[in-house]
Amino acid sequence: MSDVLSNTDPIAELFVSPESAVKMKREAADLVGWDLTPRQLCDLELLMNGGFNPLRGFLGQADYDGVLERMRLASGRLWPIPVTLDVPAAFAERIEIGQDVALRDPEGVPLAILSVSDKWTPDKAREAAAVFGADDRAHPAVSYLHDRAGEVYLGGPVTGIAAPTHYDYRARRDTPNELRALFRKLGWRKIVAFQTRNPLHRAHQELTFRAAREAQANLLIHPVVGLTKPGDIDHFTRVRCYEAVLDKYPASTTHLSLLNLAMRMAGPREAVWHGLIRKNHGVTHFIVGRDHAGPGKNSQGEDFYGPYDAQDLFAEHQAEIGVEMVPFKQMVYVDERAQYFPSDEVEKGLTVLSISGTELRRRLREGLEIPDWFSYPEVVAELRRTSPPRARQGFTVFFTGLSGSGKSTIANALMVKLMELGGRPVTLLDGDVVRKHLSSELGFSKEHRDINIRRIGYVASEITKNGGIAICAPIAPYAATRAGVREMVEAFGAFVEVHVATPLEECERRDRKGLYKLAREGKIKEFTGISDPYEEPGAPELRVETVSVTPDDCAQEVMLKLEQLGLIGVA
Ligand code: PPS
Repeated sequence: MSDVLSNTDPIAELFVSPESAVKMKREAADLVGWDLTPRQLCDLELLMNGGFNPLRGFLGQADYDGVLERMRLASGRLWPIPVTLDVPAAFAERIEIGQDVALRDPEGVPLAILSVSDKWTPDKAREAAAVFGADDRAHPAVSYLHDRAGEVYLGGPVTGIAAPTHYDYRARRDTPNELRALFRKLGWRKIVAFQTRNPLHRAHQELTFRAAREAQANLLIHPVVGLTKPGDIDHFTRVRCYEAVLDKYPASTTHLSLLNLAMRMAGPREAVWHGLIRKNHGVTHFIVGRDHAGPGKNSQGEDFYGPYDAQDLFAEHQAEIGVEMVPFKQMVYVDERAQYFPSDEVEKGLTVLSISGTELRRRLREGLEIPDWFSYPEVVAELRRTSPPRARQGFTVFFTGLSGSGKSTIANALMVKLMELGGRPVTLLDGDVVRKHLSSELGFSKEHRDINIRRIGYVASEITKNGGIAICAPIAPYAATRAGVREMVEAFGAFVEVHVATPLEECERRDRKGLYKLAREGKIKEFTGISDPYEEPGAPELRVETVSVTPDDCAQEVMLKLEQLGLIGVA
């Protein structure tokens, strides 16, 4: 069924003419508006610019069912991934079939109009099983589907007003038609595309160039800069790395273009999707590797997909996709030859060297050597800039404990010790101080305490992100709220929870501020430990005991913990 276009003809976009766009933009102000999520924004861009051809909008229910059950649209065309517009039930209630909805970017600028033809509540467990192979939240897209996506899907054709604005790497972003035009202009008739969400090292350069040479084709390095797997290296760093590697290919053989795709990590189905998207971008060949777009391990600790499932599914459909698969060869470095070879071509008895992704991250974290045979010095330098060793990254020390347990005293001592060490700015977010400067309007209800702690968490995460040390010392009585702060901070650096485990009787005996007495007399309501709960941390990084240990010694215990975690010391 290759009624697919040739590789050089222009592809259909969903944009209206510039004159109509001006008019529609004005009219959009009177429509119900939907602010697109980051994923929907990526999807809309590729819908509008033809990257998702033959889709003409967000899937309706018949197409959705076909995609789930048969990997096909209702028309019979191959399409493996549901591209749906999920919204909360409360928003969906305001929408009638036939209504137009303005789809807006995060600043509220209308980018497109959706003419709603379908509205339904999907069975998410069914979608997860059909598309991702298992309804298991260890899969990032399944967790997204259940925990972040809205309950209701809106489907229908999309009319494009404007492409989303990008301020970064504009010259490196090409629409399908821009790439097609470029290939036409350069006279490139065969093009091998390489999809990636990771930095490229020498082995990748070798394998991509070898793939292009074998296919007698030019090469398109086509990395994803939309949404990739959570925890991946940010695209700013990656693009700087790609630019460094680009210089290693012979002149005029290779083009680098950034693809604003929101990946789903759907393994085999994703590989087919990637092929269709690349076909739309004018390529003729596509490299599919071992465990292509793999999501990692499931909740049983096993791989979601077999290592060659993606290659098998792609091979089965490649005529229909209209792109020839180039199976990815595992490249290894042979020490005696000082060269890379496909692993199946290495003579017996030779020394094969390799560094896994995990080992690379360890070496970066610990500031250890990364050899030249593995990567290019420019790439390593970029990675080191973004991932300095732990002893130079930001982190947060989060003290929690009852009022009067000694949190502030220990936190102050710790701050001074860290300042004595130098190298990173230190900020103390003490409970009382925060309540004075950030949370002066809040009381001590559960709701208010949670708001207070989340504010502290946000500030600490920003400090951590920017390479500083945040020391927090609130009571933070609720475990779930502390877990939320941990998650916020761990996106950027280490979170070290320290439970100041002074027993209630001791805090009350000390009663440094006289508050326990007032609480016992009922003059202070909702007092932690007396008339309000304190949930002890189950597994803090450190628990300190203050009855027989001085605050100075407790601070020293924290310093030793930080040293043990690699957060302080020689960088
Ligand atoms: S929380 O629960 O984390 O938001 O509390 P926090 O911001 O750390 O504020 C605790 C300080 O406020 C004083 N205070 C009270 N504490 C607990 N319960 C009640 N009802 C209360 N009312 C006032 C008290 O001085 C706490 O300071 P510390 O330094 O913990 O003793």
